[in-house]
Amino acid sequence: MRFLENRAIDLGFTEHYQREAAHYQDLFLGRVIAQYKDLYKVATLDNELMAEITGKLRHLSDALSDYPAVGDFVMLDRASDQSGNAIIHSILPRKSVFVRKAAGTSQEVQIIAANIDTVFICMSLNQDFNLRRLERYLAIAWDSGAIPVIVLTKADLCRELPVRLAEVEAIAIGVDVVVTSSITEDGCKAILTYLKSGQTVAFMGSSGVGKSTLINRLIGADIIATREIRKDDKGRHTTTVRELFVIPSGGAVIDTPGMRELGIESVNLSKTFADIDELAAKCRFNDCRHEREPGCAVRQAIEGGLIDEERLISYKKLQKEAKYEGLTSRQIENEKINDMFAEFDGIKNARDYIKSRKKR
Ligand SMILES: Nc1nc2c(ncn2[C@@H]2O[C@H](COP(=O)(O)OP(=O)(O)OP(=O)(O)O)[C@@H](O)[C@H]2O)c(=O)[nH]1
Ligand SMILES: [Mg+2]
Repeated sequence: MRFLENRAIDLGFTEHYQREAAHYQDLFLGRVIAQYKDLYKVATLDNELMAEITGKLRHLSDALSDYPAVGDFVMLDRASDQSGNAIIHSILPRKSVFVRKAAGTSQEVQIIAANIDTVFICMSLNQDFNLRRLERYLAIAWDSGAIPVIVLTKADLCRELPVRLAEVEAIAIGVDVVVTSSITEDGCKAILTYLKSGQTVAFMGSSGVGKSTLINRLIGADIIATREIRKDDKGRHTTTVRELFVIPSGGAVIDTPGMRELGIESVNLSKTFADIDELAAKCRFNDCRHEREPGCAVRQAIEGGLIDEERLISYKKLQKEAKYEGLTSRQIENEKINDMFAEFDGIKNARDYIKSRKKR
């Protein structure tokens, strides 16, 4: 019984979800631990089984995000798959969800992981090191409803750790930063504090940063495939499916495939760029674009070396991306033109202005 209790807690079958599940007669609570196209591996209290969704759920599902994803709590028609795949009848409401724009679409979002408490944004201390990409991950992580933690991996390869750490801490507003190495003995200690029984942590980051290696260390066995990175420090996309694992010391983790691109989907950027927003509130003009405007507090901070110009550029780029999200190419075109003529308040005024100049 003790084992079942621990397993239930580690899988996240908290009282909240057990109460939710009690509303469904003759159905069994499960958690999606892996996804293979239309098939799902689901963990129940005392079993793991393969499952698929009902025709009705498929019929009701308009968007990708309506389908079960790794981390989802679902209601199944059976507790074992001895007599064939189980059927998923419902997905219980999600407490958090990490999404990104689905590749090749302008509208759809893809769920990377559901019901997570913490997002480990993994970045390795080699050529993969990229502060702008970190800002993008932070923006999406804050929006997911989970707590972001920055995990700098491969510390054993880095000769200027204090410099790198200072650069990351300068942009990690209100976010913990931990340093790990899967090579050294206590290299993983720092992340254990975030892995508590009943909590779920999702590992995100580019291919090759060492996500699967870290998880193998936490599990205490090489159960997940890992592969050497290329000469340019880029990964070889070894992990191809998202999978949830229970950690012997308590808690659950989700390993994810390295992300090639990370399109953002109308995220709220204010948490990630709180330092710039705070300064912008002090600008003389409240519609200051932080370019040549007099009394611009952001410009002053950049000239004073308090914030990096690159960070402002990155903020503006992400703002634009979030603004253009879901627009047709024609609409994006119009937006871009309006942006170009923003100081004239739109192209029509600009044309009138040019005409009036010509008349002089
Ligand atoms: N030097 C060093 N190498 C590491 C460390 N962690 C992982 N590696 C190596 O980095 C390579 C990639 O590791 P993976 O764990 O496969 O990386 P991943 O993030 O899971 O990559 P994808 O599955 O492709 O997304 C492997 O050869 C690991 O042995 C570390 O802390 N230090
Ligand atoms: Mg991997």
